[in-house]
Order: sequence, then C-alpha cells, then structure tokens
Amino acid sequence: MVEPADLNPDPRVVEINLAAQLADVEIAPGKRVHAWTYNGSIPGPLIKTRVGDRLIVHFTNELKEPTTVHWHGVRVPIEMDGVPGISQPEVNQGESFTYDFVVRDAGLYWYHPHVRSAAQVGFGLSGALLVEDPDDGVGVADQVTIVLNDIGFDARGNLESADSGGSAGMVFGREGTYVLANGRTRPVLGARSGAPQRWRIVNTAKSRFFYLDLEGQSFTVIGSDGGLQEHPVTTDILLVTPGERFDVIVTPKGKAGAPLVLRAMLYNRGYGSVEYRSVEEVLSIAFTDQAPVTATAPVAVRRALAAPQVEGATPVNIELTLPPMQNGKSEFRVNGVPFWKAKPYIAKLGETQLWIVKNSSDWDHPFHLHGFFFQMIDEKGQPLRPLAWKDTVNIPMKTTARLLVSFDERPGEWMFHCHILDHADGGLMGTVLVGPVQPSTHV
Ligand SMILES: [Cu+2]
Repeated sequence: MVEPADLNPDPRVVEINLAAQLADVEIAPGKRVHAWTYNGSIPGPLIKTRVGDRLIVHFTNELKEPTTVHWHGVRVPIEMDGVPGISQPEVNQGESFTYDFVVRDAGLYWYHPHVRSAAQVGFGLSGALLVEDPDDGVGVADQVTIVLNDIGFDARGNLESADSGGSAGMVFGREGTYVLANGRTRPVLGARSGAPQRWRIVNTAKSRFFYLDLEGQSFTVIGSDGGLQEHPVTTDILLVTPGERFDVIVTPKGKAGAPLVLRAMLYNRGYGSVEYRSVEEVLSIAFTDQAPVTATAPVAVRRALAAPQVEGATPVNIELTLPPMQNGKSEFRVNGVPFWKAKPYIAKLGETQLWIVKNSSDWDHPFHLHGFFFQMIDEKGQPLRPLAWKDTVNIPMKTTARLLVSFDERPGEWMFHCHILDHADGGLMGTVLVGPVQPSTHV
C-alpha cells in the first residue's frame, strides 16, 4: 500500500494531503475499475503514526457529490468525527476540510466517508490508519497491514449500482464480486516457513464478512479494535466483520513452490450468505527456499486492562428489528424507529452505561459506536475474557449482546449503527448525546 508523504518536519506531527477522486484502478493484471478513491488508490493510503502523535489531514473533495471523512475507532473530538449535519457540514465538490487531532490509542483504525456510506465505501473509498506503539513489546519484526475489502463492477470497469437488488439488496447487504486484500485479488505474501508474522487486519467492506482460514494453521489473536488485549487467544478460524480489526500473529509453515492460501469460508450472516455461495481465496503465501525456522518463542503479549465495573452502570435497552415489508419497502428499526424518525439517546459526561442490544432480526449486525470503546459483558454480568477494547462487534441474528461503555470527557452527538452499511442506510442507525450539548436537527 502507498504511504502518504508527511509534510511536517516535526517528528510528532504527521501532516498529509488526502483527496477523494475518481481513478482507474487495477485490481488484477488487466482488470481495471473506474473507482472512487483516496489519492487514486484502493485502499486509500496507509497512514502511519505513533501513539500520541498529532495527525493533520488536508482533505479535498474532487467528487461530484458531497462527502466527509470519518475516523473509525479513533477517540477524536466530535468536530473531527466526520458525520455531516451532526459533527461537521458536508464537504461539497471542490471544497476542503482539515481534520486535526491527536491519536491517543495505539491500534489499527480506518477512515471512510459518512455520506451515502454504502455507495461511497463500496465504490472504493476506505483506507487504514495504523497507530503504532514502539514499546508494545510484541517483538515481531515482520509486520503486514491487511485491508480486506470487496468491489463490484462490470466487464467494462463500470461500478455496480449502489441500489442493485432494491430493498432486498439493502436487507441482504450488497457484496462486491471481487474480493480484495490491499486492493488486489489474491495477492502473494512472501514468508519464510516457521517465521512469525504480525498481521494487522481490518475489514473495510461495506457488507462482506471475512471468515478466515489459513488451511487450518492457527491465528494467535493478541489485540482487537482498540489495541492489545489482556492475553493472547489461539484460533483456527477468525471472523472479521465489517469495521472490525484484529492484531494476530501467524507462523505460516510450508515449502517453496507450494503456496498456502488464506480463504474466506462461508459464514451464515442471514439468508443468501451461504446458499449458492463459494469459498473465496483472499491471498496466498509463497515460501522462500530458506531453511525453516524451527524454534520460535511462544507469543506472550499481555496488557493490563482494568476489569470494568458493571455495578452502577445505567442499563440501556436497544432492540434491532426488521418489520415485514410495507409498500414494497423494508427498513431496519432501532427500538421501533428507523434513523430518520429517531431521537438521540442520552448520556452524561463520565457516565458508564450497559447497552443491552437485542437483535430480533434474522440478520447479523456488526454494531459500531463512534468515538468510544466498549467491553463485552456476558449474560451473568461478567466481562468476557480476555478483556479487550472494541468499537465494533458482531451481534448474530436472534441473540443479545451487552456492551459496557464509559463516556469520557468528550461531549457531542455520537453515532451508533450497523456496519453493514446498507443496513445503516436502511435505518439501523442512531445517536447518543453525550454531555451538555444540543441535539442535531437530523430528525
Ligand atoms: Cu446490520
């Protein structure tokens, strides 16, 4: 991936130019799409900072419609959150906006528009923001950021309509035909057999779930959305839903000439996500002919996270539903209303709330809260171990999730929504008003 030029000589300030613009992008040899891009590439440039740095992004909109940039997962002030009509005005064609904030938390984040999100993200507008902590103690030199994505276009390179399939397409959550890893179909990653690699994975697809399998070789998860977690967990299959991030150590083993394939397996997130679908190849690992590394230390990355205080948290009940179609149209609802009829939820500065989110629909919903991390709580009121900071979590169909969130000192009206962006545009969004601020006039 391209890394943007840092225009600022101060080592603690990263200052870049970012433009939303049309560009022809090659995703496979000879296969080009007339895409919507940041700085001409899919994904957009990989922005790298160190934790505590100030990031300044001079953003220009060269598209023919308004857009914004939302910094997914980053604890920004509300003015930098990128939601039009709530945290900033839309950036119209030819206009600019400067995003300027300090990145407080190490981790992998990402950026994307918050205007006609399903369309604009699906057309190619997303990129990764890596906030590194040089003292994180992980000690794996071989690090790769992997942006998972998809895009749909025809034989002439014209983007698939964002409205394809009408209401049924919205309810399903449209997926692009071409599965991309760092903007390419099935790219090749080099590896020495037995040598550990640190993969920083983000799913920026508008709807597609990535249920990752590395031919049965294991993933050691050391972190998630908001940086390192309490202790590592090893798994043979890793579900990464839209918006989520995982920090994993893999130790691929194999021989030169026999590549190992990372696949996206079938995952049932609702009707049509398994039926008539096939497993997708995401990337392959080509081994060098160096002698395999045989002795590697076990991964022992730990982070002391305080167990959250569930007692005293204000309960907030949220039910997600999909009522039967009316007048040929479907809409998702949050506590009985779609976003365009919703009133904000309320929280005080410093208040801890327990969001009990019941998904009564027949579809999974990756639930995202802007601006704040939360921790997952089980049905007995105990925190899920290992403790981890999340900002996006999948709530499978017909299940209930419990999210414990402490609203800090940043007032504002913050969004929450499903990160299947068709679902968000189809009504599954809301806002929470934190602190002494006036609600927006979106209703
Ligand atoms: Cu959803």
